[in-house]
Amino acid sequence: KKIVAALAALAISASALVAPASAQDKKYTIALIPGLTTDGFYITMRKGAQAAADALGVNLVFQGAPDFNPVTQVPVLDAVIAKKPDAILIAPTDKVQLVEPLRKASDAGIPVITVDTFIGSGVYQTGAGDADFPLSYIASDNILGGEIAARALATAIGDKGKVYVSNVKPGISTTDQREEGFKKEMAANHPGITVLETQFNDNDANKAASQLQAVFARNPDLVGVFGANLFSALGAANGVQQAGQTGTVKVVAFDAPTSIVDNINTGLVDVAIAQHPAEIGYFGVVSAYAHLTGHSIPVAIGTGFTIMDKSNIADPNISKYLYSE
Ligand code: T6T
Repeated sequence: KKIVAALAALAISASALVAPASAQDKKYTIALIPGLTTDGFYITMRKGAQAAADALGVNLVFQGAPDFNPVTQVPVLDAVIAKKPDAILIAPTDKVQLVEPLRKASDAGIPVITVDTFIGSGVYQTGAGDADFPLSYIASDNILGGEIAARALATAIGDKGKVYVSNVKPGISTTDQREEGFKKEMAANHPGITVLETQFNDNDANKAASQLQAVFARNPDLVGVFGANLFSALGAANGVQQAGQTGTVKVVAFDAPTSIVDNINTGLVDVAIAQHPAEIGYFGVVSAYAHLTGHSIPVAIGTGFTIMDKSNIADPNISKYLYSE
């Protein structure tokens, strides 16, 4: 009898040690909606997200639009919401236009975390404003990134002359902040530099290239350009090359597609500021999982940069931050 009782007690205590079957067996589905699907930045983010999903036994769904545009992103978001994932990670393509579409997810009980870009002010869970409902914002510090770009360009041009920002379009939190940081740093610390009017290219590298040539035609004393994201930077660099101004008009690039290596080595691009998109994706999935399993999560997570130039681009500890394709 005693043995039976002892065995029964053991069985009870052993079963108390393991989590209830339902919680343990639950396989969560987390959706990642990028700004656009055909961009090395988001392709790399997806890899980081997948690594975390594999480690945690989560099902990751990657669904996005082929261009960076709320008009094409919102239908993708609606389709994802209809499938009722356990959480949504999204890079909203507009600070304002994604607020109501994302509120639908939140109202349906689907936790929302924004990655790379934000909605509203980007400060969440404060009870202020109408766009503070996402649980967390995981991204680079884009104002700082703009300041770094300004300092790099200032150094490249000997702290004087005319430059401009090649940017995507107003309303995107990341690229707005990069331009803001760039202009703030130039105004505060580089009085010899004139920042010309920003050129918006709609994330079209060809447009960015023709804009470079048009700005150069109007300002033959142009000495530099800051490409505020991957397509703006590649386009501006192509424009410089087509204008025969390699090395004369300096280029500082945000983002680091693999093609940037050649551009750095030939002197077409002076500095590239690589973000860490895999880190953003990894911590996106980890944060969503932590929330789903009852843990509190930080309302913001800042990820890093790696500054690439001719002196370090061959170093594997640097080149590992180049984006995948
Ligand atoms: O620069 C990244 C991203 O951070 C930005 O929000 C949109 O453009 C990229 O995806 C690069 O193309």
